[in-house]
Amino acid sequence: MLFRCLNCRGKLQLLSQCRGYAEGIQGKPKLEPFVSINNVDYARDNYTNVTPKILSYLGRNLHREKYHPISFVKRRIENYFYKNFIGRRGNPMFSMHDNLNPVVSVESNFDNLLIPADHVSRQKGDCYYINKNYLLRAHTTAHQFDLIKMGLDHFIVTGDVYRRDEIDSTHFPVFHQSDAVRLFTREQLAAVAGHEIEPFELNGIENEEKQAQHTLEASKLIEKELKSTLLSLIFNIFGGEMPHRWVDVYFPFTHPSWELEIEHNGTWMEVLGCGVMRQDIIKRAGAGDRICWAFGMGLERLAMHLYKIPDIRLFWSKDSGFLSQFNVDDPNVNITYKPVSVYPQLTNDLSFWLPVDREYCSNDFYDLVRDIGGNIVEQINLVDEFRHPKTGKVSHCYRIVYRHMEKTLTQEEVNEVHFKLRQAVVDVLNGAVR
Ligand code: FA5
Ligand code: MG
Repeated sequence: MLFRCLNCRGKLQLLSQCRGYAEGIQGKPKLEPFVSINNVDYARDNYTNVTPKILSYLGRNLHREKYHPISFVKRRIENYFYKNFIGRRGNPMFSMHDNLNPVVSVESNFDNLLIPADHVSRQKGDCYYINKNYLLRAHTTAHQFDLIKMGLDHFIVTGDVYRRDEIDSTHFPVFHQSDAVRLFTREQLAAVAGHEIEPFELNGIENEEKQAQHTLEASKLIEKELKSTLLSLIFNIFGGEMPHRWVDVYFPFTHPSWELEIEHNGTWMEVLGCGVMRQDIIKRAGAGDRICWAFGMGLERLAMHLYKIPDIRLFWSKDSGFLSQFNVDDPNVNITYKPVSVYPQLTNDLSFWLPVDREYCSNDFYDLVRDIGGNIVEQINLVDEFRHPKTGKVSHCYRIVYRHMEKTLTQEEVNEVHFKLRQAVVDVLNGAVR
């Protein structure tokens, strides 16, 4: 992790490069006691794991850039809803929200969505916490409860989301999602069904097809309406039907729940999650007399398929070779990305003994590699794990693939990064390089 040495009052830098630390004059450097985001200071605590590298993505707002594939996909989604969901007075039914603060409370991201206290998705290893009360939103679903509580019943939220995830061509720690919510009154449900229909039942039981509070008929109708809306949206974005499949899944905030997968480069790629929203959430948000569907989709994955963009890192490129290909006013124009050229990969391995005096997970190493290597890191794989039979110490060997998106990397450039990385494993993670 990069840090600012309080003793030196220096710039953000690696521990190994801090003069005060290296000379041993000032003792161990301390971290700033606050993380400052958009002029708000958040007190650090033992949850803080957000890194300066990750914070540097805040404010890039690719989804609001005029000429960018991510904003094109966002506009295709919004236009679909503007065109196909029109109120009685000719007004658009769905309101659009793409400028909500990515810093959210733990209640918004988890508690309000009934995500249990011990759920894996809350772990420090999976999220970027600012402190124990705030984090960078891990999904745009974090805003659903508050917006329903404000009285909205048809809305779409688009924004940047942050996860400590693996590194490969379809995963990146910062990506974009569009979440939608549609609440139905009794009248709206009847209008969709074509006849009166009872949404709720007392003393019902939950099964695979419905929640306890819902009638089977209402749950099935919402499922049908949700799935047909989504398929119609996806076919509209891609300009026609395409191979797809629905997969039954579990989300704490919806039941039943599904993911939609589309065929991408010969394999199935998941593009969205959705379901019938938990009635307890809607009730707590003050709209318990409605029944509701919700979905959340990843914009990068859709854009990769749509424009044949081979690697998720390209979206962050500031290179005109990439951006100029999307310099069109109409987001519906067909564009096929032409690789500027493909530059060779360079691979280096790094093995080290894990620290014994603190918790460690591979995501800690991935963050360190991101901090130091930035976007020239294409992929990291844990290729070997070894436990010493006598000492019980564990070592990990990671294979790091480096590739620049816009130029050929030299072995010297990679060696320099790799050297800094070895140093940081010792200084920051307290690992012992083998
Ligand atoms: C969610 O985030 C749920 N909040 C979606 C949801 C909303 C379900 C409302 C029900 C109701 P999931 O973790 O599966 O679900 O992510 C949703 C989509 O985001 C994925 O299908 C994928 O398209 C995209 N996605 C997830 N992780 C990454 C990543 N690391 N990089 C790029 N895209 C990602
Ligand atoms: Mg998923």
